[in-house]
Amino acid sequence: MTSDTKRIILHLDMDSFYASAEMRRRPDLTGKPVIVGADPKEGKGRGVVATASYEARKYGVFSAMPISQAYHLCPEGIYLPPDFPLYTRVSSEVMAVLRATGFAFEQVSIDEAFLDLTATGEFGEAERLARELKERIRALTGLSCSIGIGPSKVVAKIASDFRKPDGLTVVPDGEAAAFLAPLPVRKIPGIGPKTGRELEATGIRTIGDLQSGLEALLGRFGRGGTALHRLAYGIDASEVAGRGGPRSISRETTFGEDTSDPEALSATMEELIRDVHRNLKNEKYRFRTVTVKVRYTGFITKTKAHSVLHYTDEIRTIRTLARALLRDLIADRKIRLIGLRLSDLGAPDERQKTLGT
Ligand code: DCP
Ligand code: MG
Repeated sequence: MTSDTKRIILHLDMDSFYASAEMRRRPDLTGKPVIVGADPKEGKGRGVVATASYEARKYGVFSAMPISQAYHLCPEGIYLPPDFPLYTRVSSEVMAVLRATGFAFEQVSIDEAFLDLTATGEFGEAERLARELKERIRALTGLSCSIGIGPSKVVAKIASDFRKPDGLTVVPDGEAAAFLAPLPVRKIPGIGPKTGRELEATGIRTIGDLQSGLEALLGRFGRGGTALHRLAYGIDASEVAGRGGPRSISRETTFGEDTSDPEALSATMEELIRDVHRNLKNEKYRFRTVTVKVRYTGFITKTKAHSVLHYTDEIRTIRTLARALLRDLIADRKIRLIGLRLSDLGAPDERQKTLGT
């Protein structure tokens, strides 16, 4: 693609995805505060919230919050354990709708993806397609999603988050800088709480502050400051390419009590191995890298990874590597959480390539 081609990029993100998938299965939950995540055990539970329905968010419950805190905020909530096979199935249905459009497609997580709609020629046409996609996804899965359309991936992504749930936000070329200016800096993907705080310390709160603050950015972030400055204007040359699939597949479990019991560790690792393997097979992917994460008592977290030479989808390989990595990470401290990730995912096989046709 030449640099002077005006691009039209769409980003789609499902609304309160896990909770919505649960509500589709159990319509009696519709309109209720549904929280998917660890068992709250009447406020004594450990682990975190995976997601909360929009009704539950009114209580201040959000993704990644400790489940015990969620329970204090919303004791009347309906707490459900995650059902990953269900979410993977629904995700595949949604992604198949996007793939079937024939436009360049890139899945970035279980519930979000980009499409390159440059070939539609104009934003109005892209918007019509977006409405159609929302309808098709709703008809097929019963779920709502939010869509952003913009001249780059960064603008499309921020736009999909702009009006949620069931939103559609179009930011035509030329309006990106003005659209972004009033938004807080942490809306830029990649600016986490830490960088956000750092920026705030220098008086940069909104993306507009970033736009006018190149010098401060260069002083603070060196060459990275230029990239951030360009993002603030919505300039992002990265393409919708990808393999059209997730970049990694991961699961983690927090223990009910910190443990160093080899049997408990081994049994939990086996569950994680089966979970990620099932997901890998569902997605029809192969992997090259296995990463094990261990969080010890006191929240110190370590990871260790190993890559194999050839792509594989064998559970045996996952098991051998995961167990060896876990052994290496076991120290004399107790363990709070273990996680397992497959990455360097290999190209989907031929069957998947033809799914969209
Ligand atoms: N998820 C998770 N832990 C997190 C964030 C997300 O387990 N810290 C899972 C649950 C979400 C799903 O990933 O349902 C998709 O993540 P999103 O960030 O898109 O969140 P939701 O789809 O739940 O809500 P939103 O409507 O804000 O997109
Ligand atoms: Mg989502």
